Amino acid sequence: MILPASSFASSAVIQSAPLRFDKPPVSLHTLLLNRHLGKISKLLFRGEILDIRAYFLLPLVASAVLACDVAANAAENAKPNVLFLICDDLNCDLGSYGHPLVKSPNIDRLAKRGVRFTHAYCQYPLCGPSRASFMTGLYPDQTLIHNNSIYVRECVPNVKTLSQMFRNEGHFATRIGKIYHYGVPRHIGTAGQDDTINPRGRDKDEEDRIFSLIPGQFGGTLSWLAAEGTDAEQTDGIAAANAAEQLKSYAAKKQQFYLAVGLYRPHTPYVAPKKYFEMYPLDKIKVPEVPDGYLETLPDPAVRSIRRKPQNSNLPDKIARQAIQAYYASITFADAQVGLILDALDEAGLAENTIVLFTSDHGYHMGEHGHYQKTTLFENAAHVPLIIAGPGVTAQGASSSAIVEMVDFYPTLADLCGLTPPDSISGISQAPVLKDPTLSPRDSALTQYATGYSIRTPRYRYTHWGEDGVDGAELYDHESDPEELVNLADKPEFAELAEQLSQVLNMRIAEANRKPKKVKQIRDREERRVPRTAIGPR
Ligand SMILES: [Ca+2]
Repeated sequence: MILPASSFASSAVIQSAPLRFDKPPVSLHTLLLNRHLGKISKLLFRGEILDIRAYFLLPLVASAVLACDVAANAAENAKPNVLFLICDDLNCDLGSYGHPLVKSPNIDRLAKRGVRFTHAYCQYPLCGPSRASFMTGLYPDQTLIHNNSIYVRECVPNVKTLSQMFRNEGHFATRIGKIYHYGVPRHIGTAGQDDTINPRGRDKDEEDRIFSLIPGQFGGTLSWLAAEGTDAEQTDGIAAANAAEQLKSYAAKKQQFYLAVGLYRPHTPYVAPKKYFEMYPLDKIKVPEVPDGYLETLPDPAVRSIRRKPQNSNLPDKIARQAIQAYYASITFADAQVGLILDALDEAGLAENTIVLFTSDHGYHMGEHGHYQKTTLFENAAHVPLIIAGPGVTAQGASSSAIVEMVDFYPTLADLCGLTPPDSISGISQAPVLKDPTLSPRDSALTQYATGYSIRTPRYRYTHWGEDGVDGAELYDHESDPEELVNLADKPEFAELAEQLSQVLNMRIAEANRKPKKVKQIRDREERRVPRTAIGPR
């Protein structure tokens, strides 16, 4: 199978390495042969093949590989497709995650034919750093991206991204909506560093109707609109229709694909057709409460993280209920768009040979700890939904409490599709868990924000702020305190446990700072290179 030259131009995976139009496309046969020879050489050099006579077998192996070329080509065509679905700013307030109010029938039906992970965590609770991290399989201290509005290639120019791996292996790669960071709503409808499908709907055209706690500001401020009109007129409705068209076209062309669809909701402004608001009567909504004197139990940097936006603090009860209603409405609207895409996958006859991964870029607070939105090191901001379905997922309908990091997406998808990810990546494949959900390849998940780092183990969360915890620590026991409201870090009876977890955290931080193999890192760049006209402040 040869990649047509036109596919390079039209697939245009964002932030891939510069495209080489001057080189002929590489045959997958050649790639396959190189891969086999590369693996054998690697084994030899690692000493895993001890007999030097193995060297002389290389030409024979090469011939055998070439002799199997036709069969291999057929196998390439049979490799699974990938449908990567991601919502923006979605926490685990979903029916399948046990939320008592939120309706998410489509995400729930995906869970029934896949594995639902109950302990999946982002590496950084902010759009840009999180997205750069999982798309490269590197920790934020490796991508060097800790803020929004930085392109991946500014910091790690030669990194091989997830979508780039699939494209190099013969998948037709397409991006619809927000995959890497996008200013929302400012940059809805605009291109990033690529030119694929940039939907724009009436939510963008009707910004003057949106209520905001700070009039005129929508992205970083609580803001919402119960919109007139249909789902199909909204940006995400258009994205879902685009995705359905793409899937139809792949099926017609028998094209192997990697399709990434990034929905903008439930990110602020919470805009959804008003029927979704009507599903959540204000009197049914529960506003989270925090105990008196709560802030005094936290280190200062943790307090700053939940008091960063004064306009979002101490909301009057009515406003809090309206904000939560609008967030839930946006989730159910986004869920309906996920449903359209899943229906299209079924109708195109592609469901059986397509891996579907559904997730969000980080968690989200809706009043927990007295905070709204993201950028904290609490469970609310770190915890993401994750469902994986499709070929290779035999534990259908199961849930797994395996600890997962978003950097694991890269090697997991590679594993499920029989591809070899680059040596640079830091993630661990979770593919075995999709067959046996009792397995747990990791012991802890690492999340960082500002000067803080946090680990989540199956039972505890331990966080420290500043170099080696100089600015304070937090310890929470999820068995007795799932809301993380009782900080045990300074209690003498937990000193030994805190010390053990501190050692694990320090080890994890050191690993997350390891230089990725063969990846150039640019540290001495200016604070922001992306022109403000191209990418805004959020
Ligand atoms: Ca986000």
